Amino acid sequence: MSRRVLSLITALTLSATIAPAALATDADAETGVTTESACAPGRVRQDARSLTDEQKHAYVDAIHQLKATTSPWDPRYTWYDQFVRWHQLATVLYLAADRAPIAHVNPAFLPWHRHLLWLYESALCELSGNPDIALPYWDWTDPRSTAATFSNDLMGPSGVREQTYAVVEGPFRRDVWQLNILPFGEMVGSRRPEKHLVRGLGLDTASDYQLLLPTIVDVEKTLAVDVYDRAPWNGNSNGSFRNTAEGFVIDPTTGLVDLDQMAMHFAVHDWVGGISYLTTGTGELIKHRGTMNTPGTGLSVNDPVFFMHHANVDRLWASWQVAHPGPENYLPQGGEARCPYPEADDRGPDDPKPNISDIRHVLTNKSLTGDGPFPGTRLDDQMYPYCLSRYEGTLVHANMSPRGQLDTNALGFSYASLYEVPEPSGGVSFPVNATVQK
Ligand SMILES: [Cu+2]
Repeated sequence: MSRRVLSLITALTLSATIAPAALATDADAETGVTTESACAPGRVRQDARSLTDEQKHAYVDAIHQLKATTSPWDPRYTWYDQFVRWHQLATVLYLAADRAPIAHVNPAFLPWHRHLLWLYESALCELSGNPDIALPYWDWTDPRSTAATFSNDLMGPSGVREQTYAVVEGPFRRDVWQLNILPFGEMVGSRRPEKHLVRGLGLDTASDYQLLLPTIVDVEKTLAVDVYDRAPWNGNSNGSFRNTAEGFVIDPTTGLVDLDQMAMHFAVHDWVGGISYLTTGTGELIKHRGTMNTPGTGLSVNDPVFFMHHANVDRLWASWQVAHPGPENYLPQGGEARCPYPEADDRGPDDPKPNISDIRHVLTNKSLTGDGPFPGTRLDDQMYPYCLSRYEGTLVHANMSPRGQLDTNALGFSYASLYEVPEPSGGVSFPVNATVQK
């Protein structure tokens, strides 16, 4: 029985609402690319383990500022929570409504998240007044990077077993970091989560497979997949760099996705959040998942380590792009300049309330086997919710097609180092995942 589905998936207001960053976005006529981020162009995103103490403090302080400031885009949310909300909308709405995958399980997975990170980075620079902030990345293949990421001067440690894995130390401990955007109703296979961070690094007592971080071998096998994506443009895409990096494992006997395993990007979400059994007050045994491992809710963004994880996912893509540059290597090609979904979706923190009680049914029948390409995922499509007209003329609207996200230098950043793309070995081996087992 497959229990594993997608991990895909108040505020103290210290200052008045701040005007959206760089309202004038000078789009380059030729590429459509704008570099009007509040961060300095030419910035270099560094490995967590290479940051100076000063850089760590600046990064952590800026995140707290973001959490204490009202979103310039919507007064109902803090600026930090705005990012949680966008990701939640992009994840939950398609599960609830009759629409296609938006931010996950489709070719736009990588450009959609690159844009989210770019907006987040710009917000940190703007709010802190420090244009030199660049997102640090957590290279999960390197134990030194993992140690630096979960140190007390960056993201803080794992949760404490005696307190059901609440994070009680570090800059995002329970008494200073509150989760405001919570799931609609019950989470799948879990209980309604706490309003603080829950982490069980590598904790897998209730998992169907061993939770391990991807290794450099996994990374190399992923980079060896030399086609960006292919039909049916979803979780079943076999021989797709995007699908492999996202972390779906194709069962070689059926040629279809094996929902009992997760690798790469998804496995990292699972590893950070962890999963264990918890006995409730009534003596019921339930599964308890950490914040980063909250299937189908889109709420992993509540843990700030989300951004350091996704910076490394983005770095993986940037590494692949060295060998496969330019728009011709993004698939599918084509697209149309219109926003695929309407304005009215964001009706507030508690609405809509999709019924996701049988998420596996939904995934099986729609997102994983429904044939793409879906709206908002082709090279020149507009990505939701960035394309909503309320964001016109702002950074959110900038570069909102996959094409606009392809050139990191044009977007103003690069990575201190990239993974090396291995020589083609004549044939791609699947499943990619060398380390994660059932
Ligand atoms: Cu995501």
